[in-house]
Amino acid sequence: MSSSEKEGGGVSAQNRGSWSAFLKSIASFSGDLSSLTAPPFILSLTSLVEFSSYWAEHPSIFVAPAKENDPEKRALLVLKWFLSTLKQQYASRSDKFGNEKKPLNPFLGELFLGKWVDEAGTTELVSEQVSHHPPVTAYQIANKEHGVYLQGYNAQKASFSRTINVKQIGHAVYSIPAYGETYLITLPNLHIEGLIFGAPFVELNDKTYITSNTGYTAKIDYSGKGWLSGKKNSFTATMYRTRKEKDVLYTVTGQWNKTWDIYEGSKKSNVIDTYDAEALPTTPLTIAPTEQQDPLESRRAWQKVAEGIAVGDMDLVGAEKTKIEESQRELRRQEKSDGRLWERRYFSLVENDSILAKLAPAIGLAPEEDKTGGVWRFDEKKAAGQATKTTTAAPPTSTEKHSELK
Ligand code: HC3
Repeated sequence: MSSSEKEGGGVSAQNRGSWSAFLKSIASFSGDLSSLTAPPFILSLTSLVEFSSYWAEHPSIFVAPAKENDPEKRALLVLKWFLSTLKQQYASRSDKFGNEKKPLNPFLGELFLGKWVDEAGTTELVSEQVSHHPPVTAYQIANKEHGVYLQGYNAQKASFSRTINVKQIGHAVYSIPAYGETYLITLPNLHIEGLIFGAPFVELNDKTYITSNTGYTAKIDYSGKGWLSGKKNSFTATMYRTRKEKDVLYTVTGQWNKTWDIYEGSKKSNVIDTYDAEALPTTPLTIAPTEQQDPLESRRAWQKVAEGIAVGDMDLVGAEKTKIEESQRELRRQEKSDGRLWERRYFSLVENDSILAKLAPAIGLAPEEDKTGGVWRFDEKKAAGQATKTTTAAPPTSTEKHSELK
């Protein structure tokens, strides 16, 4: 990759041909993003299974609701945490590399495990690819000291109309068991901007909701720059008592990658808090050194592919990807002949999920189970089995020995 590409200055002369061929190829694209073939210079070294970590890069904001006694203020703090994750989720990669690259497609069973250790204590991440066709990633993030849990799963469906449009399927569930509190969170649809200039980045569309069993709902409306007016990455969120949308308790508005203000009610005069997304440093995730990772852990499994991409050796990339694909095919063949399915390590499918049954109707969420292979939930029993395996197999690695994600 040329230095101008690294800095987001568009496609270099050398890559212009492959970029325009890519633009032509996507005009008729729809379906799984995993089947999108992008030119080598826009390939990321990171697998999509890692993206679950964007939910908790500010652990203190993630756990803050647990310290608040008032349910209304707690709901506002959950909204604040959700909004604080948007910059990490949707802008951190283009901020860092100048463009949004194509992530590696996780294989079935791929894992990404890590923890954040900071003033919020220890916050643990488990992310697992629970389905390959369609691609679905499930995750749980837990801070046991503060009693805060997030779990969810997501898939994406893409279509092309002027640009790549991505519909997110799935949802997240934030819970604080001490208060018996659960929040159902929907995921924003997005599209890719800047394709024509060879510097793709994400813009969010439409609206999402956060609704709680304590009777509060937040609606977040996303809008972008547009042709004539507006600022990039803009949003307005309102929080109200569920089904009482007109009686706004709080309004939050601004740019999710920059600054935003929280107001009491709907009047812009009553600012009660301001958030600066650029000012607050993230806590780095610690993960085990590659050689100590399980063979299914993402960084270990993709190590050689990532090395090939980093040096532009596409023969190595192709050969190493084929090895992963072949071993996956062999596993599927064995499972078929034994009449069994791949056993997910941390998640299980559930029927008649009580969270969705209770909370989804208030925000009109249709779970689209056919597009995610069902409803995936963190399975405590399975996870406990995994923990026993790691403690008996190897001594726990200390944080100092861990390498950082960033
Ligand atoms: C669309 C996307 C892959 C999916 C990414 C998701 C939706 C994954 C779940 C995370 O929680 C949030 C998230 C953030 C960004 C989304 C990615 C942005 C771009 C990527 C496409 C597959 C890449 C398109 C390729 C190219 C070359 C046009 O950038």
